[in-house]
Amino acid sequence: MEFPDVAKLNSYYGTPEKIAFREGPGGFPVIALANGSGACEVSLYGGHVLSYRPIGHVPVLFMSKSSLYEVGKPIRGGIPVCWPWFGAHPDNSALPMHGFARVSLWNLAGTDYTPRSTEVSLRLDHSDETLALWPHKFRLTLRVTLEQFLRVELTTRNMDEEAFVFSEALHSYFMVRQIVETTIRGLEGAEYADKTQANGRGVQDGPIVVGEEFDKIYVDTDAECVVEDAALGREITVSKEGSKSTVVWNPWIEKAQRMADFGDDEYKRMVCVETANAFDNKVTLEPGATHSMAVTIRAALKE
Ligand code: TA6
Repeated sequence: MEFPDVAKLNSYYGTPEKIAFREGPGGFPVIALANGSGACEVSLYGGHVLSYRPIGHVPVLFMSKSSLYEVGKPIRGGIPVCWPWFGAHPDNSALPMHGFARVSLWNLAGTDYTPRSTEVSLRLDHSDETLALWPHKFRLTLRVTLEQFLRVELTTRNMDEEAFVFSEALHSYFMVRQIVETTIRGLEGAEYADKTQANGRGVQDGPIVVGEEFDKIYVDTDAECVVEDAALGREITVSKEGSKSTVVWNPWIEKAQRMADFGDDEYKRMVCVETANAFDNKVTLEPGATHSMAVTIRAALKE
């Protein structure tokens, strides 16, 4: 995998105090966005939002201190792009978990800024490599907008002659001070498939407080979620567009110990609230059509 020259990217697109390119861990080219509201960074490898920090806040997104930065491996934290399938490939478990977008090198499609907003767009097109994994022609665009919130939009265009079906997630990892003092609201009454119970179905009874391995895909919901981090005194609001599924995940103790790219005690400081279209909510896209899914993340300190 050959990375573009960050010095050249800076000469073409760099804008003082707004847009800069650097070589990140693993040599991955990273785009740093900044403005009066905060800062975020996006890796061209994976089309992966690595960090988001509003002014006056500790980081909003969790990144494992044990994350790998190796071609072919996913980055553990931030907002992985799961596409064109969520979870294991339905027919061939040898294919990459959560699809190939998060282990592909994306191209820079453009940058933009206004006094209030700084934005970057990345693009992933079908190639011989992707067609070998998934026999459909596509264009995937990721648009990351930094304002007084962080908005991440994933747009799929069907560039083929036949319709195709895909599933997807913006697999957001949120940093919390203490998971057992964190409450996730918004999914009360939503139906879910529980991956810890062989995808057994249930209905969410009340707000979520994680106290064991937690891995539920909530379906047919467009609900806004709030991660209430009582220990830190912060609320993270996760609102979405074009998404009918929300996934909530914490590996807890045993799974954390089994994950080589995740610290044994890091489960205490994170929770995933993922903006998705998965399970019952897969998307069928006709030739030439597009489908967009977006998440908007806002952090607010509680008085
Ligand atoms: O979104 C939850 C989940 O599907 C969990 O089952 C767990 O596998 C997690 O994603 C992380 O998957 P990864 O392939 O990144 O280790």
